[in-house]
Amino acid sequence: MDGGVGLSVGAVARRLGVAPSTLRTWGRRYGIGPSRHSAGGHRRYDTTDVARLQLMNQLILDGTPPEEAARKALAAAPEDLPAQPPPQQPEPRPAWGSGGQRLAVTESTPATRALARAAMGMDAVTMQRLIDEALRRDGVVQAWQELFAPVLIGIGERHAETGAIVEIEHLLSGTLLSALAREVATAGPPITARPVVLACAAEEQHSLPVYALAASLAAERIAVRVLGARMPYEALAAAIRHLGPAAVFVWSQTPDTGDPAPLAGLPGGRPRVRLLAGGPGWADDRLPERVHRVGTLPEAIAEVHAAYGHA
Ligand code: B12
Repeated sequence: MDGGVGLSVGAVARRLGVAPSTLRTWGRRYGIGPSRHSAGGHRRYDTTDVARLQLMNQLILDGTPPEEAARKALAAAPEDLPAQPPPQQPEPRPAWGSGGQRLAVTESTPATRALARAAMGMDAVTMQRLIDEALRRDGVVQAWQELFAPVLIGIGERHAETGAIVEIEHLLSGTLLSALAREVATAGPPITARPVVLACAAEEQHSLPVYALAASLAAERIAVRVLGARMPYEALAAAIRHLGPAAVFVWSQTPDTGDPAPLAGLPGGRPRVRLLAGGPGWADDRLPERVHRVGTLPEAIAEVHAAYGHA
């Protein structure tokens, strides 16, 4: 790694087991990040950068608040940093695409390659077919985790590096959103009386994970009310008072929408409503105590089950 080109944000994220967006947030918020850029201006992490991030991640996993973990990791002497594996050649990343545009997907499988290729070619018919087949074959949770999310994350990384492919991002997210919304609309009649309310934080436009969770719950015949993108907190409070939900899920994708203070002002409900926060945007160190933080789609589903008192 040293003396070479350094690791990309995606490669470091894989090594640490965190999202690339988390690494970017840490860089912006706590000043811990790559110390160099490639010739093309992309962020590159050297051995010491990775070791500091690894220490920070370990401290967070041990319960240290992120800000303090970053401070300690930045102040640590080189000999106190975790040892790194010997230098490697940059990891080869498979790429697919057409017309000179190529997309690398972190978790490469024949299915992600096929969807990435169709997305990069703006081939809406094939995209729709692959999305529908995955939903039928694997169900929402597996299709989201193993196919849709990796391709979306690959598109996000490509966009972050080049500023391009916004048109691809819009077409793919639009196609996915309609497929997931259809899953919600066509699920059988719900078996729960109290619904789950799902919404994006105020001004948050990234609504796909909200639909992924809604479709997963609807498939289990759990009643859902999807309030979608950019939900003002007063309106969310009104919905909670109106519906008396068993759980409320709020998604923040970016730090701009991740101020958790308004969550504390949401009605507690009677019987009590379980409040779930998902997405990399939330300032974790300031989440109100009553909020249950969920890091993955299966975790969010498990928290909803807990809200209904299921084991
Ligand atoms: C699709 C997309 C859009 C679409 C959204 C359409 C829609 N209806 O949702 C559109 C085009 C609207 C959009 C707009 C913008 N976007 Co955008 N977008 C994305 C993209 C490609 C996917 C978003 C998504 O669904 N993510 C969810 C999953 C797939 O990704 P993830 O959060 O990283 O997943 C991790 C965890 O959250 C968890 N997880 C995954 N799925 C689930 C599900 C549940 C229920 C749970 C609990 C957890 C979980 O597991 C993953 C690994 O840890 C991301 C790339 C990315 N990595 O997210 C960029 C991305 C989020 N966007 C980005 C940006 C900058 C923007 C814009 C500001 C662009 C602009 N200049 O206008 C606007 C923001 C508008 C706003 N204020 O909200 C940046 C954010 C950078 C940052 N951290 O601040 C990203 C990361 C791309 C990048 N350039 O790096 N975007």
